[in-house]
Amino acid sequence: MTPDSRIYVAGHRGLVGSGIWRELERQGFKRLIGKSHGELDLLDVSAVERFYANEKPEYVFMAAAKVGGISANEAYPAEFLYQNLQIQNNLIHGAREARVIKLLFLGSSCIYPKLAPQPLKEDSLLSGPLEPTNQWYAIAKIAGIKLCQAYRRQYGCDFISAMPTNMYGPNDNYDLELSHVLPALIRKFHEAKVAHAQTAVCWGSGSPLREFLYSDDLARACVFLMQNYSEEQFINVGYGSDIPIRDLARLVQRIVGFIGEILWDKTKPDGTPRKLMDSSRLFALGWKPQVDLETGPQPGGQIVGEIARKQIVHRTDRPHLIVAYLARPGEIISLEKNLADLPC
Ligand code: GFB
Repeated sequence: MTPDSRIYVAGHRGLVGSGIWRELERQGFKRLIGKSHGELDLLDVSAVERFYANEKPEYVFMAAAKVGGISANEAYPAEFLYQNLQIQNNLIHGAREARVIKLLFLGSSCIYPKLAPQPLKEDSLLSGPLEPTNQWYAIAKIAGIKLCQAYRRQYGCDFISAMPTNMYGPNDNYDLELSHVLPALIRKFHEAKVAHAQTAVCWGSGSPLREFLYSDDLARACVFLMQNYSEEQFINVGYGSDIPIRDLARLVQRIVGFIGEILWDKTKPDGTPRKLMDSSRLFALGWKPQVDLETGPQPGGQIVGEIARKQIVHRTDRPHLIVAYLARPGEIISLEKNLADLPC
């Protein structure tokens, strides 16, 4: 990529895509292309073909997907399977037709079998049954990996795939039913604190382990891979260590300053017991994460701490809005989420 390359970031307003967009801007890439859902419906094959013909992107970062936490995955299996297959088929096939120079497809750590050996190595793919809660999403993402590999083998397309672990950062989803665990805990504890509640309810047993990667770190990895990696083999992108959900809950509780009791709702699913990535393949290429969940080497690493100290998640006087202020390296940003606009 050169500073004048035409670079399309699909999903540029989301958690992952907005991070990639910021990183590309930071590195001086000037001709970035982003389309809102209203401007381009990625489910519409003709619209995607027209987009490619008109905009002629040379590089494509595929951060557009139907995503959500454990509950959303269970509640909307049809959308998670159909929409993700459709989006990636349209973008990957369209990229070949439009002679895109290089494309990066993003998957997820849930592609691996539920009980695969830990840490998860790339060659564990398709070695056992999937975790039932997110099998629909996983099947779509596995199909995306295979499609990139097939287009590379048959047509020589330089399409690569990266599998990120659980992500957090600016532009996350704070809807309590649909979100991933970290934004859900931040919001739950903050609201419990503000309401002087005695208890806050978390889901499952608290015993599963999860690995968390800050979105700016993933963004650096994506740009790095686009510039330095051209293999058929997809590649893991993780932080390198994980934390039990129970400890994560205590961490967020402590930082937010909620002094009540945590109750565990065991009617809610635990999901996979553990999914720590083995990211040694990527680390060996020279990329390393920079942002730590709690303390971190940079101010952005203190995302959870900043949230607590600045009381940064709160409801406005407009009940449909939640305002989330999230730290990122060197600054605090604020963003408004209209709950009615969230996925599903
Ligand atoms: O982040 P999460 O929704 O998804 O849940 P997965 C992680 C763990 O946190 C589960 C527990 O064990 C949840 O039961 N948990 C505790 C909570 N309290 C809460 C809460 O209030 N909200 C939520 N959401 N969880 C996702 C997949 O799996 O991982 C996606 O479903 C994707 O497809 C993503 O792959 C990376 O980590 O279990």
